[in-house]
Amino acid sequence: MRTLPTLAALVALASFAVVATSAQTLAPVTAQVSKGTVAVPPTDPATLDRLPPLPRGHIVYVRLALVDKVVEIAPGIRYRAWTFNGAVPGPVIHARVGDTIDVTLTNTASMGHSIDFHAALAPPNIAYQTIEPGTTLHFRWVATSPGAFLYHCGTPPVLAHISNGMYGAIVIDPRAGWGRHAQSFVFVQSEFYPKRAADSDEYEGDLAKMISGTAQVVTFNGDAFRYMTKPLHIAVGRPVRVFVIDAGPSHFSAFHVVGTLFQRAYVDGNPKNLLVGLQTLAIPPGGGAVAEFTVLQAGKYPFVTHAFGDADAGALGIFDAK
Ligand SMILES: [Cu+2]
Repeated sequence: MRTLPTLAALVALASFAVVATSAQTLAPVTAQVSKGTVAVPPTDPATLDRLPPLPRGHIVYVRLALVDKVVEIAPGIRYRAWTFNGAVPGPVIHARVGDTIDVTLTNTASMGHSIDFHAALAPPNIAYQTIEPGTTLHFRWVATSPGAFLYHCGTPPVLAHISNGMYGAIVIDPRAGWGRHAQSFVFVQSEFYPKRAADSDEYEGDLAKMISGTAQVVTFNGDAFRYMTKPLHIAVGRPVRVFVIDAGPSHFSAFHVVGTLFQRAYVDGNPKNLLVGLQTLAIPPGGGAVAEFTVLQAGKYPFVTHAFGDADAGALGIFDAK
């Protein structure tokens, strides 16, 4: 009797073929470190929930400055953050499958940092190396897989570098786009472990709290309850697409929109990872998802992490549907 390959084996073979084909066509990633820094404009925190327009060409130039900056992470909590471009999270990056991502990382901060793109195929010791203050790193990589991905500083202790604000979202569109037209929003969930600095009324990261995971502040896009005070407007009957990334460093997101269901969701933002009819999306630290929903009636629809200790610590906002 002939032995037929199992479905799982066929799927595994097919997946391998896809990766192998992409990998064979990719040039090796090389990186150059040079002395000196380059000027990079700061990121406006008001842009962090929006998907920026796709660049015209197929090389996406990403300029990121490593900057020490005091930012407000909750009302009255001014936090000594380590940032990309002076914002927490760093800027939203938007590209499509097949694009080359040309990265310039310039260190104007007071210590060594790095960048790790979860969307990239690259040797970490080359592309994600730590660069010292006063130096600049350049490398390129090619986007092979669509999705909602995290980027972050990977310099040890990574727990501290992420806790202190070094992360952001990179959205890679499928070649054919996302399908139906929708209002789009980007949310990066993350948690903070502040303690009062000894020398001022500012706050800084508390490593002991980071290790134990006892976060005082949890946010969407770096500022607790920011979308409670400034709700996001959506339109009744019009699809909404959310790109949600969980930067952690340690807490999972249980992303949920009260009063609706996700008609569809893609694990890690890849349309082939389709889920339907979801109440709550499980997103691990270092993971992402795309979810789509449509509300049928005007009203106020809270969005939360359904891990309510974290919602009460600030990961709570409002969609105002009209
Ligand atoms: Cu860092």
